[in-house]
Amino acid sequence: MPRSRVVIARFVFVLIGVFLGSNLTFAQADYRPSPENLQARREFQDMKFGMFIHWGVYSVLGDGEWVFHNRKLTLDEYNKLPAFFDPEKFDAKTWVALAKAAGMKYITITSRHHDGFAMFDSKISDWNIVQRTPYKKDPLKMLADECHREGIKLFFYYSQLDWHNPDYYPRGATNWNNGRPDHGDWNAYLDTYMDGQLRELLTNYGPIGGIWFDGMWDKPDADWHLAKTYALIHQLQPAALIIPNHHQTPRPGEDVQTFERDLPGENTAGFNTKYVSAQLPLESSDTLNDSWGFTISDDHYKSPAEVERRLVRAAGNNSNLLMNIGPMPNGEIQPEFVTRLQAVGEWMAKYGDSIYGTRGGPVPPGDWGVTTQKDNKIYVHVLSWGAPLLALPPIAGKISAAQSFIDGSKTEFTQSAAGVVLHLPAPKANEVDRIVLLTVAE
Ligand code: FHN
Repeated sequence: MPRSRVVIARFVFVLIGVFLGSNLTFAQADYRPSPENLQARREFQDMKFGMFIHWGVYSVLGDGEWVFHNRKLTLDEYNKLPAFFDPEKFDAKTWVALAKAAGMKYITITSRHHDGFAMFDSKISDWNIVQRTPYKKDPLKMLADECHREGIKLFFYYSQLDWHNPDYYPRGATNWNNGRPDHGDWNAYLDTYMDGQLRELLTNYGPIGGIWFDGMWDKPDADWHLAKTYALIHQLQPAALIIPNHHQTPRPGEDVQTFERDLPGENTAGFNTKYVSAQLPLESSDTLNDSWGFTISDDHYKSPAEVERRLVRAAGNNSNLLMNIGPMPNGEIQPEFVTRLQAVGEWMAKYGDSIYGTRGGPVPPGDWGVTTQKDNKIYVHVLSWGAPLLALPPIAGKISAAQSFIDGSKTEFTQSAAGVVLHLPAPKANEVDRIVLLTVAE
């Protein structure tokens, strides 16, 4: 081709690129979720309870997923770790069966954490489980296949922050001198590396629930090319939900607002926003002990009752609960997690109807408890109340019946313009949640 034609062809190519790029940007700034996406949001809200899994080569050291940073290891040191990661006991069936036994409806797993190590078969770089570990297999593929078989939705956690890739430059708040050069190509990191891996995750694992982003808080003022990345995700899988853990007000293109270790709006953790979206589904994440990744010395396990109360409080705040476990480097989930989750599952088998498929109820949550609602049924969850009468603010509509959710026995009540008063049954020993079911006349 003559040189002038090559130049023109390049120019046209660039123009098309600019046009497509700006179109994608526009598309997200003006984001209108597709019908599939809206349906996926409703299904997400209905699921209510999910399993969060932090699992990576860091689990070998048994000191959490931040060990690279906390011990200020060098690249050369951390690069040795994958050689010790051989999870021969990993069995996707066992993991998915445990999630189901716990009454969980979805799983969100770290496809890569801040160490940038891909726990999946990535062709974008060899810093991944297939190429760097003796295991050589892709556990996310096995998990995705099993989730599809068992009707569990699978979400991929993806860290935008990267402590390993030199192109994650300029580096952010968590920077330390680990041996990376003092230069790098930020655009290549986002557009080639990150978007390339996201394309793999959204192409090679069948329909997925969505991408759970984390780490933007490391460089809050950087241009993360979000519009482009979000458009790519929605283009590859319109129903995939974008769940960013940036702790800020949701931006265009995002589909769920998530709160780390907090109920929506409470910000007890100190880093969450108090803003709560009225449009987006909400999620609250927490840990079953005190750690995300496997931590050998952490035995601060929450009791099943604590988890059940958190779940009920989340539902009453119109939110899901994403409860984390950090499996061991051999691929097993430690028995302390298993027994607790099984107990929660038994409880959910009895009480789940007052949680799954509900939305936050008409009464604002209080110290006493919360309400959830489904159609004309209001579930009053009494989590802490020692007195026989519970006074609630006015509830719209006429309450035609009030009964104990668990045995159907009648609950005395009065309804007036001033509010609703329930005569509560006395709490039974070890009762986690006394649920009164109110039926509102239609
Ligand atoms: O730094 C991470 C942490 O390791 C963990 O993944 C949690 C999960 O929500 N998020 C980050 C902190 O915001």
